[in-house]
Amino acid sequence: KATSFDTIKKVGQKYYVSNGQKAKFDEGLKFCTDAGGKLVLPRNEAENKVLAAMHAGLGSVYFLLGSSDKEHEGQFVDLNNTPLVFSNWAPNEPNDHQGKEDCAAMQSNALWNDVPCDISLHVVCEI
Ligand code: GN1
Ligand code: CA
Ligand code: CA
Repeated sequence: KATSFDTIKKVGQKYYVSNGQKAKFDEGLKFCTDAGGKLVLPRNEAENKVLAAMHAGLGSVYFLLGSSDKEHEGQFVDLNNTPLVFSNWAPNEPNDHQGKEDCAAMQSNALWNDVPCDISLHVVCEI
């Protein structure tokens, strides 16, 4: 199945792509995998900046990031279950607000926050 993307940014050897769609974490994972990529996760400051810049075009507040602490509360890992090396958490985040925030998201100011995994946020895939 072919998926078309209307927002594409090149970052190093990768592309960050989006079609402006929103989804819950598990749906976002599947969407990106089905499209032949994976849910985005910036690995350094440069990638983080490029991803944040995609907010302008989408006009959104949050992007899903490919990281969660579902397995071990407080330990955010990537999609291969490897603890994060780079992160860009906002002050006082991640805070597991109300004991139900296990998914990472990026705010429009490029800072990260943990949010409930069942809210729908914009999806960006890296391909
Ligand atoms: C937000 O909306 P509120 O204040 O209950 C945020 C949390 C943050 C918190 C910081 C869904 O919670 O993740 O930790 O602000 N929730 C959402 O004060 O964005
Ligand atoms: Ca958590
Ligand atoms: Ca939070």
